[in-house]
Amino acid sequence: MLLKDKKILITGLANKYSIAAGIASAMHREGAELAFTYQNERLLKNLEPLAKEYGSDILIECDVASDESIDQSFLELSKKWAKFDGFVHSIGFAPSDQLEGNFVDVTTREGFQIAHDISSYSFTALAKASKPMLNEKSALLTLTYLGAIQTIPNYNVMGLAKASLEANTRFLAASMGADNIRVNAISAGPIKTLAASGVKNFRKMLSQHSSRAPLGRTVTTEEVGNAAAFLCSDYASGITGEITYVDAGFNTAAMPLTEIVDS
Ligand code: NAD
Ligand code: 0WE
Repeated sequence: MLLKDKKILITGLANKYSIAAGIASAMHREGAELAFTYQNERLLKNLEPLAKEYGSDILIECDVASDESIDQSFLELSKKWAKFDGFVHSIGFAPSDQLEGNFVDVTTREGFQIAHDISSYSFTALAKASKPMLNEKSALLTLTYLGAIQTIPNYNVMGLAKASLEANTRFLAASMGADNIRVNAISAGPIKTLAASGVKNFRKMLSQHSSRAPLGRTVTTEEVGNAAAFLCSDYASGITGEITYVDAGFNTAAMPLTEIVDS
């Protein structure tokens, strides 16, 4: 039981395919008490039965585009939990017109601003708003992608936003270390979630991934969940400001073995 007696808030659970669902499942198995936020009323219907599975009845609306919504959600949470032990930030968004076509041609000031606001600033905003309620030895976790450090076709301005999110992880770790709060990120391999479902040629990306990755496959939300449970547990007490890859090794291999070595 990695997370016995830990209270953890999970954001970004849209449906059973969400990375946040794999994380919730692993954290529940490891004994954590969970609370959830949802972006809007429409997503509450999906969340309700899942939260029940994970033993939780704390469901709070939080649209990270609004400071008022963020403040209101922690006020509401404080009625259930005076203090808690960390949160998972599993939120990313850019307008869909930013994620298809040539980067320099499609990127706009507004698209850039929204991507960075929702995908990176929101992590700082949640840390800021929750700080008075966080116990010692709390852990904060976010989800990033390889597009932060290498180009990926069509990922475009989301790559810039993820680069910002990764720097955000390091600066939050430095800022909150004195309070014994750790801040980390998981860089997950591509997974067919709601956020990926609208992406052109996503299937091709999954098969590219499998052929280059040392493990010869993609990863599951359960595998991301297991790493998340570890990083938020006291077993990871010496780890902060770190980006942990859960990608079947894809980022470590420049060329697929099978293309070069005769069999
Ligand atoms: P998902 O669609 O299941 O989750 C994305 C979540 O972001 C949704 O729950 C949505 O409600 C939430 N969200 C968007 N705008 C919001 C706002 N204004 N306020 C509150 N919530 C908002 O998709 P996912 O793939 O599970 O994405 C979760 C995280 O994982 C994202 O940060 C994504 O960038 C990251 N990630 C995904 C993959 C992948 O291939 N699926 C790989 C690496 C990293
Ligand atoms: O971070 C992500 C998802 C990012 C995302 C996806 C969407 C689609 C729907 C952000 N905003 C939106 N906005 C929408 O309107 N991933 C890592 C998954 C992903 O998205 C891609 C990928 C991969 C991988 C987009 C283009 C290319 C590759």
